[in-house]
Amino acid sequence: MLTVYGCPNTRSTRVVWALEEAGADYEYVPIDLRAGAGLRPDYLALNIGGKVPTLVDSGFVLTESAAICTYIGDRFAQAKLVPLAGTRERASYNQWCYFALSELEQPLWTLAKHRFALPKHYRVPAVLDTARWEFAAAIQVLAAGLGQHSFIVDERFSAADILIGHTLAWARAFELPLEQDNLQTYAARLWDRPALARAKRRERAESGLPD
Ligand SMILES: N[C@@H](CCC(=O)N[C@@H](CS)C(=O)NCC(=O)O)C(=O)O
Repeated sequence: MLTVYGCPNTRSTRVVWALEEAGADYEYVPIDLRAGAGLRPDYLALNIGGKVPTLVDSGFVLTESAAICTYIGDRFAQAKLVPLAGTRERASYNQWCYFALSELEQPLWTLAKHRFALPKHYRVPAVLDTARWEFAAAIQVLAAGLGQHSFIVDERFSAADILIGHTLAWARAFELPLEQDNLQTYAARLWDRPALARAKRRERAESGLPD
C-alpha cells in the first residue's frame, strides 16, 4: 500500500500528480504544516526535516519530491512516466529533473523564503531582485532546451514535466512573467492535464478544504 503525506499547495502536489498519472491506488494523509503537524514526533520519525512530501510504500519511506516521482515512475512502469534506467533518455530525464530542482526552483524558493516562509528576522529583502534575475536566466535555459518540443524529454510526457510544470505554476503564482511563447504553450499543456486537476482536488478534499 502506498501512502503519501502532503499538504495542498506544496511540493506534495508533484507526487499526487505522478500517482494520478500512473493510475495508482494510494492513501493520502494530510499534514497541516501551518498547524505545526510537520513537527509532530510521529511525522518526524518518517521525515526528519518535518517537510512534505513523504511516501511510504509498505514500510519503505522515501522523501524528496523528485526522488519520489521517479520511484513512482519506476514502480508503475506501464505509465511510462520515466524512461528506462540505463538509457540516454533516462540520462536526459535526470538532467532536467536536477535542473528543475537546482536551477529553476531555487530562485523561486528564495523569493518565497524571503517574502513569507522564513521567520521575519531571517528575511533579507535585498535578495529578491537577485532571485528574480536568476529565475529569468533559468527560464531562458528551459525555453532553449524545450525548443518546439511538446515535452522536455524525448517528445513524451514524463515526471520531469511534472517537476517543471509544478515549478512554473509557482512562478505564475508569484506573478513572474513567462515571456517565451514556447514556454507559455508548454506550461498551459502541463497545467491542463486531468491528472493534475484530480491531484489538486484530492489534496484539498483530504485536507477538508473546499474545491
Ligand atoms: N527538497 C524537498 C523540499 C520539501 C519542502 O521544502 N517542502 C515544504 C513544502 S513545499 C515544507 O514541507 N516546508 C515545511 C517546513 O519547511 O517546515 C522536496 O522537493 O521534497
